[in-house]
Amino acid sequence: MTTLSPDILTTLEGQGIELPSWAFGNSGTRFRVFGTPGTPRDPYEKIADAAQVNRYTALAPSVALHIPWDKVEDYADLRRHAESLGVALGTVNSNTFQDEDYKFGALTHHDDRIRQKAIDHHFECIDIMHETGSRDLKIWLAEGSNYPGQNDMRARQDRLNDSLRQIYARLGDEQRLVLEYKFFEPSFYHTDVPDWGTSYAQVASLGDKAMVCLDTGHHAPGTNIEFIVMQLLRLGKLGSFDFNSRFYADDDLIVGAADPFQLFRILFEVIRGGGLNNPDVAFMLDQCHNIEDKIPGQIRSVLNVQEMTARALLVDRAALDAAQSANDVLAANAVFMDAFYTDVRPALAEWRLSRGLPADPMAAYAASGYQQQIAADRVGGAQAGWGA
Ligand code: LRH
Ligand code: MN
Ligand code: MN
Repeated sequence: MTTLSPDILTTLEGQGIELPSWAFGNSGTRFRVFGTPGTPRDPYEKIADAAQVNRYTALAPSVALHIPWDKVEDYADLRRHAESLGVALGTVNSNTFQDEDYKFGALTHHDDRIRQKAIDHHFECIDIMHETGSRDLKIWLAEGSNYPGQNDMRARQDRLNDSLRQIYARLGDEQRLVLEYKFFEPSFYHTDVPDWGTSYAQVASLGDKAMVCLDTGHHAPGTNIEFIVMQLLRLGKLGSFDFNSRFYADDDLIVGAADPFQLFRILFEVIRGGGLNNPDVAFMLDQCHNIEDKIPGQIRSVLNVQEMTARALLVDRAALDAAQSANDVLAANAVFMDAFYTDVRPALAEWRLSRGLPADPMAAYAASGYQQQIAADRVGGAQAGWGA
């Protein structure tokens, strides 16, 4: 059995992956949203479910909120609820993609009234962050156009910058803004923040508290995402990850499911660039579980990240450096692949046991009866879903 060194285990112990509250609600495609028995009916129940993931893995110490999906009367109370279950409230995500007013733009809109409304929504998110104790405001914008000539792309960039400056100016000293990019959808011709370069240009003009968020599902097929990770770390502007998997577009499947090797390559660059267990780089999931149970889906996800992190930590960096310096292409590649092909699962299971955790968190959760309990308890009332 492969053993993991004390150094590697200490590094793994410091790993924390934030869960998205919306992963626990129902979701689907534009064709159908399937309900799941036991789906949370409100943000309190979403957080209770997220706490289960942490309970069996010790890998998920915080939960991200999406506003207004997670709107509550009293955020301090929600925070107490989370803390009583052993988790913290994390990133607050703004939402300017479901309001009729934002059909033609929000932070980029040419109508000052609508643009101000979108800015005010972000001010509200910052107020919430003060109550929840959150550090990061995550902004993803659905804005753009569908047809060439539809919009003045340049003017929209200028208005976006002005809007972001106003939002940035509202941040507290300990708070940050992370700007997420996505190459297309829902806009199909142009998107106002389509790539890391645009996000970088926008946040670089704001200041040190503004960073880029990299969602792994938001790139064109074949994109070398680990190169982008390397570059953003090199520039000191990688603020956070939204992890998920894609086969085709923004599929939001379980991280590491579609392409574990890509996840390994990304995590290798994170380690290489000093981004692992670095408080400046937040690890988050951004996933939806349309057909599988949501809590085990999230447990599988954080375990996938842990497993590929362990493999990436196994890369023999000295041997890799030597092979690279000697231009020994095949030896360098072999060092890399040896680590990737190492099965670390038995060693991780043994280590979990030594820390009082279940060797197999998926099995322990299945045996706990929680899934059956919530299915029985949460009948009646509307299930929370994407948009509720
Ligand atoms: C957009 C996105 C963004 C949203 C989330 C629900 O595709 O990745 O992060 O907030 O999905
Ligand atoms: Mn995302
Ligand atoms: Mn997405």
